[in-house]
Amino acid sequence: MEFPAEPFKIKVVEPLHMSTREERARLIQEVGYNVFNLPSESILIDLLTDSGTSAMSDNQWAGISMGDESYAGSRNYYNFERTVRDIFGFQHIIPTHQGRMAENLLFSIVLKPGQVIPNNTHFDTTRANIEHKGGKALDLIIDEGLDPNSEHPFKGNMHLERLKDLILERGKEQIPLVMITITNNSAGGQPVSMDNIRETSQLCHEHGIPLLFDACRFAENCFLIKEREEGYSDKSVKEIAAELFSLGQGCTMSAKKDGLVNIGGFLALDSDLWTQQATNLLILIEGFPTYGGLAGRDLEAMSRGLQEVLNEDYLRFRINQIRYLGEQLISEGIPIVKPVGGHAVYLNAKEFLPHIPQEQFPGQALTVALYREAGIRAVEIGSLMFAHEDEETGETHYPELELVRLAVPRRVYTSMHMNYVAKSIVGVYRNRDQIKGLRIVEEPPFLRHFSARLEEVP
Ligand code: P61
Repeated sequence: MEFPAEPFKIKVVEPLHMSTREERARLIQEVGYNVFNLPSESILIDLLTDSGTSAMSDNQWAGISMGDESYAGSRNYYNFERTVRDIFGFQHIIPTHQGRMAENLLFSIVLKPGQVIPNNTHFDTTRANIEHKGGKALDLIIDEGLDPNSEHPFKGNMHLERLKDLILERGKEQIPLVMITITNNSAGGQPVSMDNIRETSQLCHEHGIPLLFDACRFAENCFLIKEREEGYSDKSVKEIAAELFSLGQGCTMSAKKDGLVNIGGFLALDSDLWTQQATNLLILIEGFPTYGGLAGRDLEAMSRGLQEVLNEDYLRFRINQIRYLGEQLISEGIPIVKPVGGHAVYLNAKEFLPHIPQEQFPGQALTVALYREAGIRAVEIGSLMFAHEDEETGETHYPELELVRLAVPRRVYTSMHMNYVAKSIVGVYRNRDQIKGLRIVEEPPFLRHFSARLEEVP
């Protein structure tokens, strides 16, 4: 196993707050067994998300002090535009304050009620934005992508036959665009191969349907292509990204991931018409086109972050740090999604806690145990997030996978922190039969995982 040494020195530190098991046990009960309700200061290692949690570099902080806060035509916008064009290659770049606003703009202009948007797997904000406009969000991932034990190197790939069938059945009129999410966050942070993207692109092209990317974690996906796909080991990640984006007509981006910033995003498009429509809407709900809901300084940090994320020493460390954590768990027999993906390790809660049935939220129960025993905050990606009632039969549909995601913030934690996380999980695993299931006592009408309150089933 490669021991990943951090390719950076630490110049500013943020103290972590220590707590006792008793304090955490009391607190988690008080907040209804939902880690979203915990104050961050009660957490030792926060692996809730890799989104907006990156440490910025000295170069980015220097950029922050170069903010041009002019209402229109800020120099930081032009720097940002130049960077995005250089890496992504699309014609028009519309800044937004984060990824879901790019999704909202896109689907507001392209989608009519009843239309379908296929994706390898939609992220929840993408799905919610599509459904909010009356569209249908379809997940067409390959079968291996749903098997936590499959070692397929590109488990994020699109299922081409199913996509083809869908296009033949619904036609271009019912499918305004096809999306590919790189890497595929909702199904384990797994990469998509260039080959699969090229074939998807050809299929879309034959039928006159645009292909767009959800590019949040594009650099991690491109690094994994370099590592795993034949013919790419000698190419730079930047060259791989250029090839990948040349196969589509635009992207949505949450720069809170591979933009290495705490806030920011964009919509990039080749289409003049879509850009004009999206820009009109942007002005109404987000801001003027040269700032798009951000300060000039944020655009500068994003421009610099997007350049830094392509540094291959950084990417090698990043991918190996996640793998290092994953491999420690595998060597202890802990069930995780394999192979380890780009930004997170996903525990397989169904296998971790076989004594807890799905209706008692094994993923959430494991999330609670990790916090209580070790002060680690993870996130459930299972029944609490996705189980839903069938509108016609009233029956509850449970998701296939019951996962707990340990998402690692970029440049924030050291490999020693990863050792602590691995050791703590092994400890929880040894005492797993003491972990209790949960039931909901209060839930909101949608996106319930954020605010539901639960209690332990005795
Ligand atoms: C995350 F529980 N991801 O993974 P925004 N596409 C993709 C994402 O991963 C993504 C967005 C679009 C988050 C944050 C998060 O219910 C949740 O900049 C592939 O957050 O708007 C975000 O980008 C949206 C976690 C968001 C959640 C919503 O942790």
